[in-house]
Amino acid sequence: MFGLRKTLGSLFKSNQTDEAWFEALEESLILSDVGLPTTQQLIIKLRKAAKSEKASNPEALQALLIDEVATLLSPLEPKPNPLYIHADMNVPEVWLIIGVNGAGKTTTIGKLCRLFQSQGKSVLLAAGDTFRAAARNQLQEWGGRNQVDVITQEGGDAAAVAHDAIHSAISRKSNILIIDTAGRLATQDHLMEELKKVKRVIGKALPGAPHQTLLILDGNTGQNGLSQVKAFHAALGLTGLVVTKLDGTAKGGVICALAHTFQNGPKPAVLALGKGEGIDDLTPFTARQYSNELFN
Ligand SMILES: Nc1nc2c(ncn2[C@@H]2O[C@H](COP(=O)(O)OP(=O)(O)O)[C@@H](O)[C@H]2O)c(=O)[nH]1
Ligand SMILES: [Mg+2]
Repeated sequence: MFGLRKTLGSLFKSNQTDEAWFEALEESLILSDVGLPTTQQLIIKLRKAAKSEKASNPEALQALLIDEVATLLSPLEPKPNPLYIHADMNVPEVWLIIGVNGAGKTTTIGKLCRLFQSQGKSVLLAAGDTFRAAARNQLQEWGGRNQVDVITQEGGDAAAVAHDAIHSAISRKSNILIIDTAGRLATQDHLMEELKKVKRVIGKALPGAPHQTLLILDGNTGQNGLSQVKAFHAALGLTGLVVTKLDGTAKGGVICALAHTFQNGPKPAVLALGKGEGIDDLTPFTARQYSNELFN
């Protein structure tokens, strides 16, 4: 699945682990978006573990590396995962979906909608991407596939749509409201201000909301993804991430870099991984499984 696997496959099949082997490992981790500081820390730990466990064959080191990365990623794993636990079903749970253009926001909303419905929850969608008519239509298509209603407005702004949608969700007694937004870069100040306003309006319409502020991150954006998460988190206080497009050429290491960057202090959890364009192509994130997939 991941690009990393191809490079590492031969490393873990070689018959010795000398200095050149460690260097080759270091290089493939860096090439897989794990990032330099994270890679160096992993390599140091791996060398230590190899020494203390007296492990030298590639399979033993592979197992140690999988353990190490699982430990590194573990703080990003939500326990429990809010995809499956919904605290209070008497008021709508509001999920605000944000991120750059083309990251997979609208697609992920379609997948989330399906997942929540499969848990017997009633879902309402809100077309907060008011910049393009095509964006509204795209969300309506996902609504149609899931047979759920989509709250839209002609010419309204995102805050107005969100406000309207919350009142609809309350009066319909919907369990979950998912609000789509237009893509933006964290460097576009006025657009970030708009998102802050959307968040404020949501909180006024329903105290405690949004319950989730999710950044959708394209798994192919590499080290740039790291800056995206930092900037969106600083501006909006993310509760979680969904990392998409991990079915393609993504190298997948960016999640390791995230874990390293956020090792101290509050951090968004990785709720799920997008692994395709289809409605069911969403997998909950667990550290151990992800580490296994990276190195197996
Ligand atoms: N391969 C793959 N494609 C995805 C995934 N998620 C979204 N896409 C595709 O990425 C493109 C942009 O997705 P979209 O949801 O419109 O992004 P948005 O601009 O953030 O709303 C579309 O062609 C989607 O089908 C994924 O997990 N894997
Ligand atoms: Mg969209």
